[in-house]
Amino acid sequence: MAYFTDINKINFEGAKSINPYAFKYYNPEEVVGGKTMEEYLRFAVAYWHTFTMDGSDPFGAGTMVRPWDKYSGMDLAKARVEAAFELFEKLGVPYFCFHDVDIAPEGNTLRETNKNLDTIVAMIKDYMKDSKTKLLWNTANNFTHPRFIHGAASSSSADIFAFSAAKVKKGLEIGKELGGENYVFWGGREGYETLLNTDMKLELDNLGRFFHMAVDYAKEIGFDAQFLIEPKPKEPTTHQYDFDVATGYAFLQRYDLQDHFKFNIEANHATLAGHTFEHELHYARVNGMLGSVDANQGDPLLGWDTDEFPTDLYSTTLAMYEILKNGGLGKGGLNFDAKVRRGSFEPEDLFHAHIAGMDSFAAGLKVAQKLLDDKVLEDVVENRYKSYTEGIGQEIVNGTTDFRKLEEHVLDKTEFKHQSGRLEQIKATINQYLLQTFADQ
Ligand code: XLS
Ligand code: CA
Ligand code: CA
Repeated sequence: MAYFTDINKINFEGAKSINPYAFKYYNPEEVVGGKTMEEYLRFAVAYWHTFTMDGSDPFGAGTMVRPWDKYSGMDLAKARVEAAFELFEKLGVPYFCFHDVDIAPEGNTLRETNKNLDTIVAMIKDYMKDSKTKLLWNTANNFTHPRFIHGAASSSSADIFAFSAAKVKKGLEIGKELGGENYVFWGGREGYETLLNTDMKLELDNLGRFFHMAVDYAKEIGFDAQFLIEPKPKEPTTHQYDFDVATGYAFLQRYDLQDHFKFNIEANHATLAGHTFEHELHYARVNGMLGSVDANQGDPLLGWDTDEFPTDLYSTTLAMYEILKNGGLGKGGLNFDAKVRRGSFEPEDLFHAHIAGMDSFAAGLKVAQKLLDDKVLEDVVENRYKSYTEGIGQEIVNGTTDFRKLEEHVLDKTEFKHQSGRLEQIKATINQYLLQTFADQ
């Protein structure tokens, strides 16, 4: 059955097109920096925001009108699969992502839930045979159900630790079955509210144990997906254990997990942590830990996780700059962990939103590649640190100096040369690249 009957395949028509159902900048076949846009961007649709969420917020009921709403239970789950593959096909997205609970309803026991999952996974597998859309990642929702009231792998209840492990075990099996390229761990309720009742050391140790068991099980069943930790500083808990990339990286090293994980970096989580999106990407990149991206944006006027579709070209450009410097995302991709606004309740808004996001990242990719080709920022940085390429600076970098020699170097020095950071000029140049890249198209 078809659900988006008024919408045809979305094609690339170029920047002058006034067709709202066409890509203006995303041309999957266009080669940028040696790869096609499709290969670089590796877009994914997030099943939860697009097919299961109803637009409700803490103050009001759902607003979304969805053609599959008339169904319930397993029929609803099946209708969503049909709608999903229709949307994937029409948008031409190469990937999708889901949580276990997004694709199938939970039963009274885990055994029942797993049975529901088996039915839907078999159906998805069937659809994937005739589709070019692949699984970027799946994950376990270990945060929505009341059983996760005190956390999942960091719960104060050992039974809930076990339940969480069993859900991830099933998730790994599903990932293998569907050829998932990554597996994500977002620690929704892995954190705490107050130290007054919390054994932080035990909770962290348990998280470490949990991840090791996941690594072992994936190995045992021959599932070779890249494991990804998704940092987030707050929401729902006050103190999330995976606050940001730096905190997550320290955790991975402390528990000797750094060789088995990379990071899935979400723009809105970066800004909630008081960082820019590009800061998080950069921190992961320079440590060899950039795995995948949840491509969205927050509202700078609101202090919570609004998961908006990305439309800020400045941000997509600087993000793509990091991704290009990383040599691409490898097995990762750009997953639109983003939801249409509550007021954008019509089914066609799902298309407008994805077109906007895909075009914004495609434009960002092109501008970022130009910045790289012309070595705009690379020259700035190289020039700024050139004191480390000669004399005492070179000795510092080579490790051939010490505190005594450094003291000797400055003890009688009266003049220190500085150069301007030139920030305003750099930003003006970026604006020029943003405006000029598409000037003749
Ligand atoms: C929530 C997270 C979540 C993860 C997957 O804020 O972004 O959706 O991406 O569990
Ligand atoms: Ca996310
Ligand atoms: Ca989010």
